[in-house]
Amino acid sequence: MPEGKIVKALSGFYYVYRDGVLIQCRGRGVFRKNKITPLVGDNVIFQAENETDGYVLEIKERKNELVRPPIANVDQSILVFSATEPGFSTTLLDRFLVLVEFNHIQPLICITKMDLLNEDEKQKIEQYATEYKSAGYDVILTSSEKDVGLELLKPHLQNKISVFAGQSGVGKSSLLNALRPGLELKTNDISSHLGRGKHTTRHVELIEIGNGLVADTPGFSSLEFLEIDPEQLTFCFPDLEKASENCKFRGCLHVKEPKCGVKDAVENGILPKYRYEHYLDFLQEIKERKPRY
Ligand SMILES: Nc1nc2c(ncn2[C@@H]2O[C@H](COP(=O)(O)OP(=O)(O)O)[C@@H](O)[C@H]2O)c(=O)[nH]1
Ligand SMILES: [Mg+2]
Ligand SMILES: [Zn+2]
Repeated sequence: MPEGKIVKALSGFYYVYRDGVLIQCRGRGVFRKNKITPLVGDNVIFQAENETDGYVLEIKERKNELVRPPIANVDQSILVFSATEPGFSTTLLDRFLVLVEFNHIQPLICITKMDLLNEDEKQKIEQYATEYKSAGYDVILTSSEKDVGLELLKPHLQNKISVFAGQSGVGKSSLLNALRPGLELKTNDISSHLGRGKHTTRHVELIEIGNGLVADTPGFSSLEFLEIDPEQLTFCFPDLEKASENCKFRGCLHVKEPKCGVKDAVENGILPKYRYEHYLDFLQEIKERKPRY
């Protein structure tokens, strides 16, 4: 039986890709009985009925599984933030980074709409880029409008399943369109959609770009830290984690403990203050979270 990859799920059909061909498949009845839902990104064994239709017979073991968007085997999350409109927020970026780190998905930071900045604003964003790079992240500055940074982004897509995550309006669809001319994904250009510019991205689909597969989704539906325990938060900040090697006490949460490597690193200017402040805010949020039963 042939093996392929589900690249699209729509109205009960799974579209399985193999050797340049898309086969429209139904799930085998046994999936429903066992409450197994094939996901986009699944590697599957299928049976072709004819050249266009078939059945998914078996789902290969998953490396991971996102709930929203529902995608399996995600290698990388491309966190798309605009330099402006909406304005760049390190708070929101750090929130996304924590969630991605917690899910053990490789992040890549992409800052769009660089063409809209003046020199001062540009310098500010470049400064952030430098700081996030020294925290250990890849950062790419782009403009879909002016074709900036796209060639730098492409190699990162190769042989991976990437999920584009980010607020509505930051330019995710525009970026994909620019990366693959002819794609023509709808963008939130309100003027051309009679004001119905929102939620233009609906079903989950993987698109082939730069020798990789990419999902254009609205990203995380919830940005809450429901699963994260206070002790785990440091590990979602690789730069804090590194600095915490110098904490005197095991289990140091870097709040009021003495001889804290993280606080030292902030004082010595090794760690940006805002990263540490976001850590403290998130820690507080996690501690105040209502217990789950
Ligand atoms: N000037 C400029 N505008 C952009 C850029 N990327 C996206 N936009 C605009 O930002 C708006 C939202 O873009 P869209 O791709 O729909 O964002 P999405 O909601 O993240 O998919 C649209 O009006 C785009 O034309 C860019 O690089 N430069
Ligand atoms: Mg979009
Ligand atoms: Zn500490």
